[in-house]
Amino acid sequence: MNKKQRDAISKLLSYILRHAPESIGVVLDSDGWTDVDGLILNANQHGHAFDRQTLLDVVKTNDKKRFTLSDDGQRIRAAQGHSTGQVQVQHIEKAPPAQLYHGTASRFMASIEAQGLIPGSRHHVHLTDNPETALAVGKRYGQPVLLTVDALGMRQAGVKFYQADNGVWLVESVPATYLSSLY
Ligand code: HQG
Repeated sequence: MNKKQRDAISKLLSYILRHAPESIGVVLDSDGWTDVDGLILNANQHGHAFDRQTLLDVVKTNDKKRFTLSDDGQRIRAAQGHSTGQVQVQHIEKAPPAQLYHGTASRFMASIEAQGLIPGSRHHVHLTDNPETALAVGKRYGQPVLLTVDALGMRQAGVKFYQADNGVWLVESVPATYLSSLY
């Protein structure tokens, strides 16, 4: 299987496990997990032909570790990024580094300066400890802007931070006072 085929399955899995499990008749538990065999069966029945080995390959080689397998390998979930109401993942609360980053597009900046960062359709605002990653995320939406987040200040103000299975930092929102724009 080549990278293009793996990327297509990764996109499909993201769609199913984060946003629309009902699109192939799959049910997620409140922590986002579903049975691997059931997922494959339902995907196959909906015209997406792949087997268990292919799915394991996609999980293993995924650039952002988007999917997590349970320790026994029987269940799978998206590490973060959910919008489906079926799921409310109990992410691990953790103290973040003093500074985190968020990449966005210049066209969103007026609104972000007014409102701070809000989750949009997802359940959290996504932050990273890696400025390059943030910049790449911002580029998806247009002219990128790299924002730094005063995570230490937020923590000291009592805000809870969570870390997803794949290391992405999650927070409910970021008030504009904790943001500064690098360029
Ligand atoms: C912006 C990727 C206007 C926000 C990445 C972003 C991430 C506002 C967009 C994950 C705003 C939401 C998530 C406000 C925030 N006014 N715009 N007040 N507050 N925004 O895609 O963070 O490849 O839902 O800056 O690695 O871009 O999918 O969030 O531009 O972890 O695995 O609203 O997606 O991972 O967009 O990306 P998104 P995101 P994957």
